[in-house]
Amino acid sequence: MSTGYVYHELYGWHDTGTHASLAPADPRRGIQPYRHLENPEAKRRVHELVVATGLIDRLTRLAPRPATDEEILLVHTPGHLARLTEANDTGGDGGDGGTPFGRGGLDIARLATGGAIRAVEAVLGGEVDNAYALVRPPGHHAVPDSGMGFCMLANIAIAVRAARRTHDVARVAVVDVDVHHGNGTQTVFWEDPDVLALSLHQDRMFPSNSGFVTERGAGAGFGYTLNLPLPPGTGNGGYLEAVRRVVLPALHRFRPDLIVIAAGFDANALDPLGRMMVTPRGYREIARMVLDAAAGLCDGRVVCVHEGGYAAAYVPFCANAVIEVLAGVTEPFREPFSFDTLGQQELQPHQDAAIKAAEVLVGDI
Ligand code: 9RB
Ligand code: ZN
Repeated sequence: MSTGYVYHELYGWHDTGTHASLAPADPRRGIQPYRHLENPEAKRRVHELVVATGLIDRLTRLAPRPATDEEILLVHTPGHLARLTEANDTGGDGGDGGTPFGRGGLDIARLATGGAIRAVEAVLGGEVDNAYALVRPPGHHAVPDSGMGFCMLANIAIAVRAARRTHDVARVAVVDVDVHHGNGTQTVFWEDPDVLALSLHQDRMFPSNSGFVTERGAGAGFGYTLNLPLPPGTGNGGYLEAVRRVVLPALHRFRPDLIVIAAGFDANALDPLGRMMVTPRGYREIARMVLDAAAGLCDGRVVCVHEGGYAAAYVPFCANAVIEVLAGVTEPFREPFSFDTLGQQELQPHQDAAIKAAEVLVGDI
């Protein structure tokens, strides 16, 4: 078993500025400069935990390279790339007014996308069995003509399109477990029956107007977009039931050649941007279930690409648990928190109803 691992120090140099949480610092509005929620800490601490625990010694380090214009244009419009290129010398915004970046931000975004491309390439080329790309900035909200929600480039969508050009992959499943809706991935593959875009998320967290169970793709792609909006407060029980009843059956029907997990960790019990209760134990189980399914479906070809997750003290333990599963570590690292016993961690009736609404659509895949 070998597991690829992508990280680069420059991912921590992507500068989202002095926002207070999400609000641009502005003394006239009483907003004291602080730090943007999407700051380097959570992801840098994931990497440092992976190094500090020695897990790094069981991983195969993969070096990212910058994504080229040609690769970016597989998904994005020339206009979006031109606007990012123009703002690269000064810093600017990805396009929605909520995606700030500093000088050289596009260079770092290219390296994040290139990290996802490298991880996919390594798995499809047989260099490694599976891989984890710990990239920043994230990608799952970026749409073809704009960045959005901290995402400058659609890392996963670009990596999937690039892979389908260079490798013999007919079908790719993207399983998005970030607490926010994977609207960008959904938009890119809306009419594409060869890419299953499956998103589990907190109902209308962000974006506030997408991710409904009724959004199912169009044309030839109808049925190959599947959304499972979950109620706030969903914990390990609800998530594992959702994976068991929706994600796994969808994967078995779709029979992907590659599974990409949009590995966001903002459904964790401490996250400032999510209202869910998933713990490292839950993330470990989710990864275990998807990896076991992948073993039977696509020789275990799973690539995780990091997305959100903002509780800097907690995200490292969540991500570490997933990387351990990929690497086949049998004695898991003991995390210091204890949110497994929170009330209502087990499946609740209203969560069951939400799962049922998506479960009945799996048959159309
Ligand atoms: C906009 C703003 C956001 C943006 C992103 C998230 C979560 C992202 C994530 C939540 C709220 C602001 C469009 C502020 O973690 N994804 O996985 N709100 N964005 N101002 N404006 C104009
Ligand atoms: Zn998120």
